[in-house]
Amino acid sequence: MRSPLLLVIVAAGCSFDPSGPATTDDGSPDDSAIVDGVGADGAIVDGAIVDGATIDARLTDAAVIDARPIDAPPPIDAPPIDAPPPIDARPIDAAPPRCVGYQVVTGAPAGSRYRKVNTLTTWAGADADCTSDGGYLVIPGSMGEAVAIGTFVNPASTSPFYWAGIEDPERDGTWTTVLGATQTYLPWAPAQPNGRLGEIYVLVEDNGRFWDWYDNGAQEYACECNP
Ligand SMILES: [Ca+2]
Ligand SMILES: [Ca+2]
Ligand SMILES: [Ca+2]
Repeated sequence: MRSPLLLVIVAAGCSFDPSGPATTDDGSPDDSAIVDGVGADGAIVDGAIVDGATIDARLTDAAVIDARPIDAPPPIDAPPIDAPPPIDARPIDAAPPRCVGYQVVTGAPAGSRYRKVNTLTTWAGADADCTSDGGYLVIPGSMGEAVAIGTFVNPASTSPFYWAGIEDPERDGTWTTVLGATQTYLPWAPAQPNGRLGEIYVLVEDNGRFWDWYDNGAQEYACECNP
């Protein structure tokens, strides 16, 4: 008996008339046309060959499965093409250098740098200027520093004083620095502090003595910075 597979192949590959089988002169079905047609295709007529072809095709499929895909991705451990820059690259927004334009002052603490401004300025204006570049209005912590900065600023003899970053806005007698610390070094000049209205800032005489003073009298000043 002819297998269903063979019949399908014959129907698809030959000039087989689907309206019905050819007939012989005596009217009986003539399979020879089909056999001949199939015979023209030797690979089909021989079932063993068909089976062999099928096996071969199956082997071909197996070979495809085993083969590495043409567009296979690179090995996992391959370095990425667009690798990021090294971690130690300098950040774009790195902090700028500190205390630029400040200098060492003889007699003042070695850990501080200073810059002076010989323009008469209010305490608030001086404070804002000093903080604008990372410094602060000078905080004399010793007589040595207070005098050294007096010499450094060298204020005009018409007003031989300079502003310090020390204040008592609450007028409670506790003086604090612009850095938030309580100021304990307070070498007041004679009769100071006398607490007149508005005298909430420290003004330093060029001999190092402190005065409580108000902010309607512009003075010279120095900024301090710790690199
Ligand atoms: Ca200081
Ligand atoms: Ca206070
Ligand atoms: Ca005073």
